[in-house]
Amino acid sequence: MTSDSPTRQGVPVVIIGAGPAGLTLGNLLRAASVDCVVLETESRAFIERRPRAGVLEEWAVRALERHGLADQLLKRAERHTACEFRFDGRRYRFPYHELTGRHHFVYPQPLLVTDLVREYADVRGGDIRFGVQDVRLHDLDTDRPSVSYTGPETGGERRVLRCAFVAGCDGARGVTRAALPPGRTRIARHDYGIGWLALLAEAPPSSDCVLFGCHPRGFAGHMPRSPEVTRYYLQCPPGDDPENWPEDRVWAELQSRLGAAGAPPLTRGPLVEKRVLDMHDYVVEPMAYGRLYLAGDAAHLVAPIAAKGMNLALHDAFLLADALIARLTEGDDRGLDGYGEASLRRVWDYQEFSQWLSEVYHGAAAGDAFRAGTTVARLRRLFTSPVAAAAFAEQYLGTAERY
Ligand code: RFL
Repeated sequence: MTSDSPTRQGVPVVIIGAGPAGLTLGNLLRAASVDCVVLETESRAFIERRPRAGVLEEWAVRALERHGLADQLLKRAERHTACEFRFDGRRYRFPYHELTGRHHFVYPQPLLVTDLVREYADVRGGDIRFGVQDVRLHDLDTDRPSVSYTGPETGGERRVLRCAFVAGCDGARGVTRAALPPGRTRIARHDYGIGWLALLAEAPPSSDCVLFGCHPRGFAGHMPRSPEVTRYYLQCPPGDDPENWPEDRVWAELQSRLGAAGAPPLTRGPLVEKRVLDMHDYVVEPMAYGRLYLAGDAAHLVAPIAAKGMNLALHDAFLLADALIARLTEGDDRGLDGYGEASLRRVWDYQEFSQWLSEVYHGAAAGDAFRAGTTVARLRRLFTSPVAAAAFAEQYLGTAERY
């Protein structure tokens, strides 16, 4: 066989990308006896170790649980009940569990991905192909689309998968978003003009909760990930070189921005990840073209300001799975027709909250006395107005009843 006569196989759904969105979708389709193939550019070992998110909202965990996907998570995740703001040299604890009865689950993304791959491939017998290359989408505006790729198991030949639907779950740097024709799609973008130095320290957390340091020198964040690992963030100029941040400078800056009366010093440890994120958001509308449906970061990126991205990826996977199952098993198109709109209500709400929170984090360091003043007013309001506190808790925890 030559590359001009590719192997052709058929399957109802091809899922591109094995992140939280693609793997959750794959698991839900398998559970409903809808066949699918997941294509992933990286190796299994790589995706099971790639460090990223850690905070999961309770509704997302309950939804995973309902689908039998949260056994390990429920055993191993930590429950967080509060966060703490530090500003003006003082500590302000925000006890959201006391206010709402709800909490956050802290479970590192690589552990969730490991659980989802195991369940999909090893337990439910799902087809997943790692290390694929040069993924291309074809005939999306017909009822016989296909996806082609090369990879370790194709012997250099281009393999074609015919399908009924393509799910674009390949994250912010994938190929599926580029398959949307420019004239039919709007990509709304927002650039914060701010960088974050994202750090992973092999050090136990320095507090039992997430800490936000809102400091005139810039924002600093402390996010416990496990008893041995802590994520830290430091605001820096966008495009800054991580090499400008040797360990001593990192720890001195973290200590100064997170320092507060009565707070114990930070527990130091080796930094195993150090990269600069340029903080930006985007939203693709509509999230579909022909037989292609985007989900997760492929469709909308939300800067990690409010720890929302993985939660939105899971939300899309639940919506898209229901919609595809209804279409493929009952011929019911309503879920697919309303998919983008249903997803984007939550997406835009989380984007707005992230912008609001960004000003709280970064306003004090804007070099503008007026913004510094309004930032402190926002912070004080959280600790003096029960109504403001309730609104913040609802958005921080993603607990609004309806979107
Ligand atoms: P992912 O996880 O990026 O997965 C996409 C997968 O697609 C693969 N891929 C391809 N596969 C086939 N063909 C191609 N052409 C492909 N191109 C790419 C990739 O290898 C990958 O395996 O997207 P998904 O599933 O949409 O999930 C999104 C989340 O990963 C993301 O939103 C979160 O990590 C964001 N985020 C956080 N979200 C939270 O909800 N809570 C948090 O605490 C949180 N912290 C964070 C974060 C993101 C961070 N970074 C790195 C930007 C902290 C950080 C530092």
